[in-house]
Amino acid sequence: MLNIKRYLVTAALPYANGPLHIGHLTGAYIPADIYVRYLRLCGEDVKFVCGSDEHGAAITIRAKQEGITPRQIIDKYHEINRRAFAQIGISFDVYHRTSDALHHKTSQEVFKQLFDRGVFTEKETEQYYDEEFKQFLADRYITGTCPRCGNENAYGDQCEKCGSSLSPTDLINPKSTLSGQQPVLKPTRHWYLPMNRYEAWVKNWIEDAQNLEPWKKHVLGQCRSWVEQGLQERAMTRDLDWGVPVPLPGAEGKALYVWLDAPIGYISATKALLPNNWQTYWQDEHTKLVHFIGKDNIVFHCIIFPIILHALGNYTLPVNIPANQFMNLEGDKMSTSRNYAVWLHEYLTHFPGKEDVLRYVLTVNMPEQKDSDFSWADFQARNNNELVAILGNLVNRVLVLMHKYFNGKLPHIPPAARQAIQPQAQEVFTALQTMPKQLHTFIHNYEFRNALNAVMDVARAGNKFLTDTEPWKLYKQQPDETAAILGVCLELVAWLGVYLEPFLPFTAAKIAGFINLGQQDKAAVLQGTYAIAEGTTVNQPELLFEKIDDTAIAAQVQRLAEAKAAYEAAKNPDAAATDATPATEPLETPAEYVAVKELIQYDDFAKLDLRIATVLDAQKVPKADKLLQLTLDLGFEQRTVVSGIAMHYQPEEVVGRQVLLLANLAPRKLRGIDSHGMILMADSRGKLIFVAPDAAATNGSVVS
Ligand code: B3M
Ligand code: ZN
Repeated sequence: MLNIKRYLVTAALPYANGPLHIGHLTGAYIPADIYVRYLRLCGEDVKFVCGSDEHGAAITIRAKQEGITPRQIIDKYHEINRRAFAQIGISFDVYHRTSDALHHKTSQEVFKQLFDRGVFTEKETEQYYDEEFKQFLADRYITGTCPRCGNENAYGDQCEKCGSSLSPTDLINPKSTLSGQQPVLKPTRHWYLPMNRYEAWVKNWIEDAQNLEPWKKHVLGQCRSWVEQGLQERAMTRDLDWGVPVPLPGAEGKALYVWLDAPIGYISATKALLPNNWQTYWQDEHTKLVHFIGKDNIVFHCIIFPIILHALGNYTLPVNIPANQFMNLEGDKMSTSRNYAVWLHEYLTHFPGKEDVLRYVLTVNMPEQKDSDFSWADFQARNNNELVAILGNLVNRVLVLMHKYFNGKLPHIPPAARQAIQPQAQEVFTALQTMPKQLHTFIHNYEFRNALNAVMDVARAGNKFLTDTEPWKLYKQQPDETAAILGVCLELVAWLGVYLEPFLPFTAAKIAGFINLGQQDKAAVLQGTYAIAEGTTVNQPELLFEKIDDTAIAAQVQRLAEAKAAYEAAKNPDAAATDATPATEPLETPAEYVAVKELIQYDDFAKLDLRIATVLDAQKVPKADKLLQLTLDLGFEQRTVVSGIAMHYQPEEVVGRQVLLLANLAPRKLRGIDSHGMILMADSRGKLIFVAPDAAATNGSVVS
């Protein structure tokens, strides 16, 4: 692979079973986006593909938890994630989904091709079966005690406590997550990928790949250790009714294993993007394929998928798989099941307009070689001390001085004035000359932290130059030198407007706009030939970044503490109430009051998901006296709720109010309208009155 003509870049397909958090972003999506944006900047032919992973137990289990169908789950989270990615500026060329017919067809074709080539072995084995639910129990449908560490909640495919990879029959005291019962063993037939047969090939391929481009140490280390342990055959099908049906006669009720179909999703996404030209990106030796993933996906991308591509025969293999390690949060592991994370959609509502601040912090702390940590204090410090104080301050000072002294238009600079400032300007020019080469090397080594720092060093050089030359002291006596200094600064700002684009695309666009940098100017910057022209006008600056104060940070820290406490309380409901006298009978209620219902346990209450929402729109429901159709803003989404309050409130009295919403009530159709939840009202002797927060609360706030 000496002659690269094009790039195909993939980022792991996130499961559409929940929202994205910053660990996902810094793990795969931000690095992939920086890489792709940089390649585009250099004029390379590059396609960036991704999409939702919509199959597997991750989806069906979540659907069961929420009491809705898998289809509803994937539709909901596909949309939430697609939108959140777009808002944070992840510039996919296509964001596809594995429930799409094109993907089903593509992955069935791949399966069929492998089958026809005799790649699979077919075997009948005994697998666990839930007699009550009449279902085989794949992977996460089965829990039990880990034989290695004794964790009682290990899954059928993995123990999350000790990290061991397991099969369901390894578990001690296996239990079905569907019925809670002990499952029975029953024979079933499946198709296996005999990875052992490909062991020698994989081993050579991995070692040879290092000559093209060395892989990260931890990636290579994991791969070698897998191969050394000896590769086992692995079932490529499951007994499941959710997934891509196995395209063989007599295989009813069987679906492709999600880790077979998901990576094929990269191919289907490319087909969706380039229906007539996708082969060029998958079947041409001059394409450089790079997979960006988190470290938990290494074996699938470095061993299993390459074996499949190799077995297909005419496919391009990845050149690199620059997996990242994990990011912790305030020193603790991020966890979706414990709700301990910074959720992207929440960040976007709490910090509107600060997309680049998050991109910046997730880049400078990226877990490239080892696990890293995100803390809100660091987030604040990076924003205030780096983005505001270094980058924002530089751009702002230059533009303000341009307006103050020259009405925003760069005057003629006599050669003598240029000469006079040359010694001090030299450092700036050197920084501008060396940065692009460094940047290129860092990006192609997947060292994105260093890459961003190299660009920030240009801003640092600019600040130093201003501090050294002090044009504000010079202007009265030496207006020509002042103009020459600002000219140098404007050139530097132009470079920032171009080279920051892969990292901080929103900021780069603003900077380019401030100084009216056109396409030709950008091209000149990239060629290293840009020189600011006399007469160039610059616009009034707006602040690129603003300080983030302690209150905003404290609120986020508090949210995390609450999430932890809520998880602990739900896990151990009795602990919180140990000194309360356990009451068994509800108290007597006087006759004019509605009797208090029978006692429930905290667990029952914890099932209710109560949220604050704002009414965006209210309409009378035709031919229904009592009903209003409301559109609610929950911060992370908008939804429709039909509420029986039309006799008590007019639509216009309701719009703009904050209300309390039971957000996880199963949807109901009322007069043909799907209602997603219920607004809680006080029934005050027959008059319905809203229950609202005491002060404006963020939409989507949890009430508990
Ligand atoms: N959805 C697993 C994950 O989200 C999986 C990645 C698929 S990449 C082809 O970790
Ligand atoms: Zn274990």
